Amino acid sequence: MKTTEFIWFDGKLVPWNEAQVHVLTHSLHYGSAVFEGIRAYACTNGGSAVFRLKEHAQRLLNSGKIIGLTIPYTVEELEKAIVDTLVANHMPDAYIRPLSFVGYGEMGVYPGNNPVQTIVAAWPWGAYLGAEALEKGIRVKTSSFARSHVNTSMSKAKAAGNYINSILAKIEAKEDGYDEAVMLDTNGFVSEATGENIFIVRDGVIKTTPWTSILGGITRDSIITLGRDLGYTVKEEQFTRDEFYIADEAFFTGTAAELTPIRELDHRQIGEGHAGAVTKHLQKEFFRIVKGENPAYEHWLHRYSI
Ligand code: PPE
Repeated sequence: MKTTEFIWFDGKLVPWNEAQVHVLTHSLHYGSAVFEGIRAYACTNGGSAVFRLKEHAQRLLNSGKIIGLTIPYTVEELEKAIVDTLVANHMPDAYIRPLSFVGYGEMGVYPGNNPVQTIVAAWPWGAYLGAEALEKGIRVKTSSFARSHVNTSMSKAKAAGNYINSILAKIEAKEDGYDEAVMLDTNGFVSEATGENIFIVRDGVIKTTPWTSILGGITRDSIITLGRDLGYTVKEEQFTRDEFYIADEAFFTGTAAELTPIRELDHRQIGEGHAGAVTKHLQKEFFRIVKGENPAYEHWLHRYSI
C-alpha cells in the first residue's frame, strides 16, 4: 500500500512505522473493533473537502455503541483528529481510516477493562474496483454466503468482525472470476455487497435495499437524497435477485467504490451492459458535489487547506 508520514494514535501524530500494537491486542483476536472509511477530495475551485465528515464521525460512535465499545471522543474531537491527520500528511485528497479497538490487557472474549484505543490513518486510494470500473461497470455474482441475519451480527455497526462475512464472499467472487459479490439476506432478498450498498433502476424508478441487514451507507444516503433532488422516484424497498436480473441499470455505492456501475450479474447482462443514463447522471452529479462544484450541497463538505 501507499504509506504516508503520520498516523494519529490516541491523540498524538506518530510516524507511520511506529503506529504499532501488541500481538495480544483483544481486537486482533476477536474482531472487537469499529472503523470508518471516509474520502477527502481536492476541490475544483481550490482547497480540499472531507465528504460528510460529521456523519462518518457520528457513525463511528454509533458503531461503538452498538458493539459495546465506548470511544472516549466527541464528534468534534474526531473531526479535528481527521483533519489534523490530513494536514500533517499534506494530503489534498485521501482515503481516511479511523479505527477504534480494544487493546492489550486481559485475554478472553469479555473485553473487560482493556483500553479502548483509536487511530486515524490516511493514504491515497484510487478507484476501489479498478480504474475502468467507474466507467465501464463490473461483473458480479450472487454469493453462496448469506449476509448475516439481522440478529446475528449487528450490520448497522461498521465492526471489524462483521467483515469475515464480507471476506468469505469476496474471496469466492474473485476466485470465480468476478469483481464483487452480491449478498442476499437470510430471507433471500438482495442485501448489500462486501463493501458497498446496492441500487437498481427499472422503468425510471430507483430502488435500494431498506436499512435492514445492511450498513447504512453514507454514499447510499447521499444518492437517495441526490436522486430525489434530481426528480427521480427513489424507493427503499426489498427486491429479489430475479428483479435485479431484469433491471435496466444497477450500481454499487460506497466511500471506496464511490458510484460503480454493474454490467453483469450471474452471467445476465444488466440493461445494455454498460453504465446506463440514470447511473451516469447520478455519478456525474455525485462527483461534482464531492469536488465542491455544487453550492447546494456545500453543507456536506468539511473544507480544509493544507
Ligand atoms: N456496506 C458495507 C458492508 C460497507 O463496508 C460499506 C463501506 C458500505 C456498505 C457503504 O458505506 P459508505 O461508505 O458509508 O457509503 N465500505 C468501506 C470499506 C471498504 C474496504 O474495502 O475497506 C468503504 O467504502 O470505505
